[in-house]
Amino acid sequence: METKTRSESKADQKTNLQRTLVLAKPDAVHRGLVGQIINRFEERGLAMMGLRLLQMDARLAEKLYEPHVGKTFYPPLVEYMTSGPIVAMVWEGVEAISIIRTMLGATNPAQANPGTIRGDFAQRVDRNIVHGSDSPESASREIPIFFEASQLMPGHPAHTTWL
Ligand code: DAT
Ligand code: MG
Repeated sequence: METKTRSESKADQKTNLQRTLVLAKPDAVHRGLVGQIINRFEERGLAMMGLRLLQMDARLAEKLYEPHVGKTFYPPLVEYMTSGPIVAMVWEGVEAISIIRTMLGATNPAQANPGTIRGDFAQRVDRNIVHGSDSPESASREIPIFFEASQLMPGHPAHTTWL
C-alpha cells in the first residue's frame, strides 16, 4: 500500500489534517454495529490510521474520562466502558475532529439528529455507543492512551489528495 508524506507542502498545512480517537463502545460491539460505524467514516473519505479490539480496565477508563471524575455519572460510565470489548480507532482527515463529532451527534442520543450515528443507533446517554475526541488537545491526550506510535500508520494516505 502506497503512503505519501505530504505534510511538508504548503497546501497541506492549509487543509488542517487532523487525527482523532474514536471508540466503538461495548454496546456497539455487542450489537454488531462496528462495521456500519467504520463504513460511515470510510464513505466520508476519512482514513483509518489505527485499529484495536480490547477490553478496557478501570485504570484505562479512568485515564480516558479523567475530566469527568467526580461527576454523578462517572462510576456507571466506568462500569459501562469496562463491561465488554471495545474497538479503538484513530481516523485522519481534514478537520477530522469536528467532522467526526458532527457525525456522532449529540452526547444524549435523545437529542441527536437522525443521520448521525447516535441519532440512528442509540436512545440513552448512558449507552451512546461511540466516543470521539472533542478538540485537538483531547485527541493528543487520548490517542496515546490506546495506541503506541508503532501501532499507528505513518504518513498520510494518498487518497487525501482528492478530498
Ligand atoms: P461526549 O462523549 O459526547 O464527548 P462527554 O465527554 O460530556 O460527552 O461525556 C462523556 C460520556 O459520559 C458520554 O459519552 C456519556 C456519559 N455522560 C455524559 N453526560 C451524562 C449524563 N448526564 N448522564 C449519564 N451519562 C453521561
Ligand atoms: Mg467527551
